[in-house]
Parts: sequence; structure tokens; C-alpha cells
Amino acid sequence: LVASMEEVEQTYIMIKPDGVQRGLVGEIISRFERKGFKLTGLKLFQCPKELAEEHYKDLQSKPFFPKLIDYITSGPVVCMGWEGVGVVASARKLIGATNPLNAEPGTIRGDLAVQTGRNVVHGSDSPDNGKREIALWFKEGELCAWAAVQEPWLM
Ligand code: RTP
Repeated sequence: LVASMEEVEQTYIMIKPDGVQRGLVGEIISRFERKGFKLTGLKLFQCPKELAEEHYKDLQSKPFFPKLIDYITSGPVVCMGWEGVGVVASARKLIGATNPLNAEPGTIRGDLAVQTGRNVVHGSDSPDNGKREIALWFKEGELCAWAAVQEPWLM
């Protein structure tokens, strides 16, 4: 069963500063790995203000925008590219509702967060935004296109 190229999507997932500081990096990465998606990029990164503003430019007019920018730039984030069939919508399901109090148990926010302003993780909301955000957060050469090898690792 090989997925056609058109079905394979890319999404940008980011562990926000609270997720890093609370020691949730491994836990969050595990959920995407265990689901079966493929990691294509990964880095710990101190986000400059200009990049945070560009990433969240659609929310510029919101009253919480300055606080959101302070939050995202308050410490390092973990930037990730994930690939797979239906990965954009599926990742949003794994993440759960924006307000963690409305997020179902079993989701990342439902299990690990309380406040909207400290909701530990970001996921792209469309395939187009997935591509846009990966290009925004990663330089060329930081992403890896790879396929699992057939040989056993240990003999
Ligand atoms: P994200 O982009 O982080 O995955 O979140 P989302 O799509 O679930 O939510 P969105 O509406 O795009 O909001 C982006 C992030 O802004 C913060 N936020 N704070 N009322 C508030 O204080 C408020 N509303 C939104 C959250 O960190 C949210 O994830």
C-alpha cells in the first residue's frame, strides 16, 4: 500500500515554550511517532520576534496578539515537520481544541494543558499552511526526505 504523492501532506508542529520548560518534548514527539507519521525536520530554536509576528500575522488585530508574541518568544520552541496521508487534520485531532479545557482527554492539550494562552503545541490548520509554515521555520538543508531501510538494524 503506497500512498500517491498527492495524498501525502506536510504539517508544521511546534512545541511552544511551556511544553519545552515543562519537560514535555519527548511525550509530545512520541504521540506523532506512535500514530505513524514521518518526521522530516526537528530543531530546538529561540524564535525572534519578527518570525513569531509573521507566523501569527492573521491574528495581528486580536487583543491577545502582543501576549501571544511574548509567549512564543519567551524561550526555545521545538520546530517539527511531519509528513503523511491526512497528517494536517490528524495532527489537529491529536493536539485537541485550542482551549485546553475544551480539549478531549486523550489529546495533547486535553491531557497536558489548562490555559488557552499556554496550550503547549501548535499545528498547521491546512495543507497550504503546512507547506507555508515549514518553509517559514526551516532553512533548506534542515529538512530530510528519507525512507525506511529494509535491512534489520542489528544482526
Ligand atoms: P495554534 O495555531 O497554536 O495551533 O492554535 P489554534 O489554531 O488552535 O488557535 P488560533 O485561534 O490560531 O490561535 C493561535 C494561538 O493563539 C493563542 N490564543 N490565545 N484568547 C486568547 O488569549 C488566545 N486565543 C488564542 C493560543 O496559544 C492559540 O494556540
